[in-house]
Amino acid sequence: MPERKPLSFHVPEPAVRPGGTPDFSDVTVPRAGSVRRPEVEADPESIRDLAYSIIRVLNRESEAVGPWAGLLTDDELQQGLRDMMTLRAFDARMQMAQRQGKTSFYMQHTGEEAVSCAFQRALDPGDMNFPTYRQAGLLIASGYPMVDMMCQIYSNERDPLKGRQLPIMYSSREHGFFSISGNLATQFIQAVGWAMASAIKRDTRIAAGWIGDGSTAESDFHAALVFASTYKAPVVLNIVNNQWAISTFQGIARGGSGTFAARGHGFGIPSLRVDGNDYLAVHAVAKWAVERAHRGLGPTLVEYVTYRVGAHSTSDDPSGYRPKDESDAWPLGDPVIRLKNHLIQRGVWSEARHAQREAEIMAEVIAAQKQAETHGTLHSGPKPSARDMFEGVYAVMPPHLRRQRQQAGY
Ligand SMILES: Cc1ncc(C[n+]2csc(CCOP(=O)(O)OP(=O)(O)O)c2C)c(N)n1
Ligand SMILES: [Mg+2]
Repeated sequence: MPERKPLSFHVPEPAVRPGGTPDFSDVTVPRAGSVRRPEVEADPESIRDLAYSIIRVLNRESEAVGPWAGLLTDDELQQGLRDMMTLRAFDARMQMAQRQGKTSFYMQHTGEEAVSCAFQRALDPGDMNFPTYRQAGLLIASGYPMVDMMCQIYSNERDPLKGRQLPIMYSSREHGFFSISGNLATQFIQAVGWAMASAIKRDTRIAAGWIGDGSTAESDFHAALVFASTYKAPVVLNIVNNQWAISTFQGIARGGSGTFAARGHGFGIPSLRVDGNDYLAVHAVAKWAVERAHRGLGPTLVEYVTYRVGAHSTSDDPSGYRPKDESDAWPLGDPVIRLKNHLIQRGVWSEARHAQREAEIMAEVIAAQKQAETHGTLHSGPKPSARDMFEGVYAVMPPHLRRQRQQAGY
């Protein structure tokens, strides 16, 4: 028997721990405009490099440059800014409401607003998202009423889901927002299945699946890629790499893969990486992927490189696992400020108009909140009737539920 050394295995370590100096030296940021824009028909083999770069449009001078620029009008850019600012104001009020005991739980989007807000504007009406809890921007950008979101957060009598879901697990078929699945990564297999069903029915609607960096470690992620690639499903598969999965840094789920986007290569899926804090880049890449799906060219995997500025949720305290000032060191900046500066650079916006818009949006959010609170909050006011729990699950109510409903007096 040859002499063998005892075996060991490798546990990836984050670059820095609390108390240390933030370090993003492993995030290589290419110059804005430097990454090419292939035709949507491109052979996946010929664009493998796009999974290792970062597509960016806004440069340091806040100009939109390169082959991915030029898709949006000034009005559309202003609307995009409004969507992101609305999401940020909404987050601020709901975070505070949780601290005031008006809801049990909330999850913020701070720093990631561009991803969901810009993506939604790339879809056609009728296309269906399978989101996680960190894409409320899809709903904001598609015009879902904030009051309805708040009533669900408050679990009050107007909760559209009547207490059947967590406060922030919204659902709206009309707004292309599939009921959020609490079991992460299932969104990917659901989106692929829905997209295949759409193709089987000879429909024209595509699906978009959503997953976080950490959740790509789930087997559902890999199973979804098998089905998507084999059957060339009309689906856009979105990985939001916000660097953290609660307290676990992205290096654990990424493992030996250079990037999350590169995971698509083994499946022959075109895979792109984009600056998730650049509204124009997110929108342009989303348009490219959505176009491929609508044209029957198959799936696209997109990794949005971004940073989760806030805590994972109201139940989390990030000071236990990362330096307090880590978000200040994030090299891709803040999506709201970057789009604001771009509009100023274009001469169609100003600091004064921005401050005024911020105040208007906050007033709208507070007005929606007041209206939602007239229907109750977690610990006060009217609740959904217990009768509702028997409804809306089965097309035809089974006998045992009918009996239980009678026993409950309804
Ligand atoms: C299948 C499954 N496992 C574990 C959880 C518990 N959980 C909720 S959020 C979360 C972290 C997810 O991180 P990531 O996928 O990076 O998404 P992010 O919160 O950063 O957007 C975990 C482990 C879950 N909801 N579903
Ligand atoms: Mg994450």
